[in-house]
Amino acid sequence: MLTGEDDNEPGNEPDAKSDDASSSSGAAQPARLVVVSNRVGPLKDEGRAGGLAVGLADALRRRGGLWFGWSGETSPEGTSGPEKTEIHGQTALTTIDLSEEDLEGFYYGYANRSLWPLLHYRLDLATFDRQSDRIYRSVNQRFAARLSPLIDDGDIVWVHDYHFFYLGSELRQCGFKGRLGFFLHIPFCPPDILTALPSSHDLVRAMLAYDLVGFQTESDRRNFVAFCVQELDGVEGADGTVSVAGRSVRAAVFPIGIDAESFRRFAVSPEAGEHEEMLRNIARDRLQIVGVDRMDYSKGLVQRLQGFERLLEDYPENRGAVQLLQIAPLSRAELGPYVDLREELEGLAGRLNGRFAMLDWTPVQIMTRGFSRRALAGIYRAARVCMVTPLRDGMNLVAKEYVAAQDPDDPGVLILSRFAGARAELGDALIVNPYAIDDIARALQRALTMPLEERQRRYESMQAAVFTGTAARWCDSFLAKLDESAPQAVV
Ligand code: GDG
Repeated sequence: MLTGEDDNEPGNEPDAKSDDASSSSGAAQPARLVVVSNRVGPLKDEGRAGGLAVGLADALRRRGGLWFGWSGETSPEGTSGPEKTEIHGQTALTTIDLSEEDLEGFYYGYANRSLWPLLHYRLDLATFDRQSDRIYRSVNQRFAARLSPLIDDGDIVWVHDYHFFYLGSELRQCGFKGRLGFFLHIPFCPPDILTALPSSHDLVRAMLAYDLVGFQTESDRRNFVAFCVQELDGVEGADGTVSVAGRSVRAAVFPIGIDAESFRRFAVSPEAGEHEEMLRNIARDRLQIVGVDRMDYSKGLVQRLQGFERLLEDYPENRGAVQLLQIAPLSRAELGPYVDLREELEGLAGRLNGRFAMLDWTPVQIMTRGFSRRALAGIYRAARVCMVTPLRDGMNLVAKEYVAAQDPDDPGVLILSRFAGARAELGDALIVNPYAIDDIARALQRALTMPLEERQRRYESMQAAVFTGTAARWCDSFLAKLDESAPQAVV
């Protein structure tokens, strides 16, 4: 359900269409931005866990436009039911439902049982079936058909993430001739892994309908180009284009960022202060280590706990002196691998606590409840160390939020996986191999004993990166590049 009614501005018509693009006033109005993503909103920066919503809400709050996607609800009519529109300032949020069959085949099935594990290099967890492949394509086609009457060729359409690989080509089939971009928030795996997907050729061919496809890192971009070249006989051109059978798409890298200024303000808000103080009081003179991740197998949570356990084994001076708080809101909790992960983590934490706890000290706390973003900022600020150790991650915004929230006079240390997209910008974190438990333990020991001067030096360079590579810049540079790209003819 969408919330945040207090953002509503009276007087706005609940009509998602804007005449910006066709305005005859002569004033140079920017083209209207139309964003498509699986979940829509909230625009307020208090939302649920999820990096995509955080990045996009920033973009739309600044620029306005239409945000189109799934309501998060199912109904018997599914995608053919009525659309719901809410107006928040300059932005219309329009959603449609899915049917139960769509939810199972499109969302749980193809998107989260096939694509999510595969694109995160987890062939061992990926399952494929033709029914969910069929429903995924059909949902993409029906979303395009519902969006089509709400847009015109003067709009810029920006489609997001692995739920909608086919949506661009379906919009072209509906006759849309305007600028059409796609951004993948998660990794794009190498061709040798992606070809395990029975429909991988169709999927990548569908991506060629976009004028611009954006990736988080250079390695994701290279994997996409390599697939086009090796599997589809494509040719890599100058300025980042790749051509397949006469169609040409530009592929470029746009690392997503956060609204760093707002996050810094959150970190010194009264709510943050309360949480910071509460955590410091509970920890007393112990050093706090924190992790904040949706409970997902891509986030390396098992290895993280094992690394913490190894710290207590190999560096016993930390027993009774440090504690790990892992905030892990549940996500996709209905799916088998997520059920298994939760059990494994809770078992691991229980054993670790049983082995090391003292009457007045519990080494690990795992919380599956979520916090407000201000509270999170306070928690980050109270933590001497933040562990961001995914096995594979498109970017990872927690790493950037932790840096933005720090007190420049006494900053904490970020431990960052070499397999997180954020590594490219945050090279002054302590970089670890998240599979190497000893490596994690050593990095923890180094972080916990790092002198203030070194903490400050590393923080300075990372905060410069986080405050430069913001969500606003990500959005502007993607849209500027898309502007340069000529609209393609109808497929
Ligand atoms: C995907 C890609 C990419 C977490 N717990 C709470 C909470 N969160 C917020 C964090 C952060 C967001 O959720 C998580 O973002 P990440 O980037 O870490 O990861 P994904 O959700 O997997 O996002 C990722 C991202 O898209 C953007 O492109 O970086 O690689 O996988 O903002 O703070 N927020 C609140 N309460 C919580 O308890 N309010």
